[in-house]
Amino acid sequence: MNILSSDPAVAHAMQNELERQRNGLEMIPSENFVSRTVLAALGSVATNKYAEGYPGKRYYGGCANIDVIESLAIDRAKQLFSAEHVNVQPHSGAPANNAVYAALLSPGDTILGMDLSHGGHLTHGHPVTDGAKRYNFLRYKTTADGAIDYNEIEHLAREHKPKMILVGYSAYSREIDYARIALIAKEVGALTMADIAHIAGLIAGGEMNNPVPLFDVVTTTTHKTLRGPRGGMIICKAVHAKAIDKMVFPGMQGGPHENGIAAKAVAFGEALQPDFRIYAQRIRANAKVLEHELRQRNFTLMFGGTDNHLLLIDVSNKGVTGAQAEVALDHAGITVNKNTIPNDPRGPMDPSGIRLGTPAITTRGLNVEHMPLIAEWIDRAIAHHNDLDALRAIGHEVKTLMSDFPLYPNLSYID
Ligand code: DSN
Repeated sequence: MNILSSDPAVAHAMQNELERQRNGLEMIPSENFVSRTVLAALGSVATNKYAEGYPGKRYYGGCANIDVIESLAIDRAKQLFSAEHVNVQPHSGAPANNAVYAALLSPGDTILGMDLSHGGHLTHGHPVTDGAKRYNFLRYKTTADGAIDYNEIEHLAREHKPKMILVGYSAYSREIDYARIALIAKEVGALTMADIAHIAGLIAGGEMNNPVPLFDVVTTTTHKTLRGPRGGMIICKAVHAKAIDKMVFPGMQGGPHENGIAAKAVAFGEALQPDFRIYAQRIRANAKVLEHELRQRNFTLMFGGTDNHLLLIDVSNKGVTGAQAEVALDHAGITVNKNTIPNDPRGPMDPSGIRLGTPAITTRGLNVEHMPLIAEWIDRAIAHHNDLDALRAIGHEVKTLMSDFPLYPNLSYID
């Protein structure tokens, strides 16, 4: 008997979600499928334990085993990213970023970060966030041809003397010149922070530049390309370790989620294996071929294409909005998200673009040979966005393909 089936209401919804994940093409670039080992650690007895504090310095008894688990997560993360210090307790990316700001800055300090519509992140100073009330965020933009404008960053940094320069993005698809940013920061006396949430797995797999040796602080989530559990992590130079640890706990969080930390340890162990490097290579190869195939079908790629795992596409020349494209693709079994594009004339609930990526489909086992078919499906679904029968027909084709790439075989939440 499946244990969850003793709660039929939850079990049925969970089974439906499992089937949705099995049958579709998961192309939201921030999503992935964890291993069964990571799943097992998440659903483990570590969830029962309070362990406020850090390994060897806890405010609760009975933490010896938890100390081993958390130390494994820390040591493996340090090895993965060549880090001096790691805190694995942040519950996710936004709390990690907020803890760094609070640890290293004072209210009113200036932070230079990228505008959300140009690929940045909400927590990098969007006016709707609490952080935007506490700090003076200045937001740089990409150039007309889609690159990061390092000259503008330099100009803004010289003019405004920020306390921190922030790079790392959630919809930007090109490599980042961390050395150039570090030079600008040094000149104006700013701290450097990189939010590598989207590309952490590509960095760990040796496919993209690693900011850790150059930057003061690097934050990430653990559940995107890194293929771990939903969670966050802060990597920093030893000189910032005390301030950051104190701000994560007790400054901002209470008891760490040790089941999540156990799952992080497992995921980092997996990312240290040689085949994770091959996985990272395949993510990029798939994205590059998909870029080519979509271009052939007259799609407009922002930032001039991709160096990483994601593509930001302006769909307005296809006669649809981002929201219409997202819904049509959903009906066709292809999950993407609507997304604003640089200088988007439309709003975030119905923007001009969609964002899609290859980490999850690469985990499923799809390779470059499948990308032309996927581009064809995307093109067909958007062209027939008002034709539910046509969309469902694509969904059927998607399901047939994905049945050749089993997800969690033998897993079931119902009897
Ligand atoms: N929500 C994440 C993403 O989809 O990129 C960023 O926080």
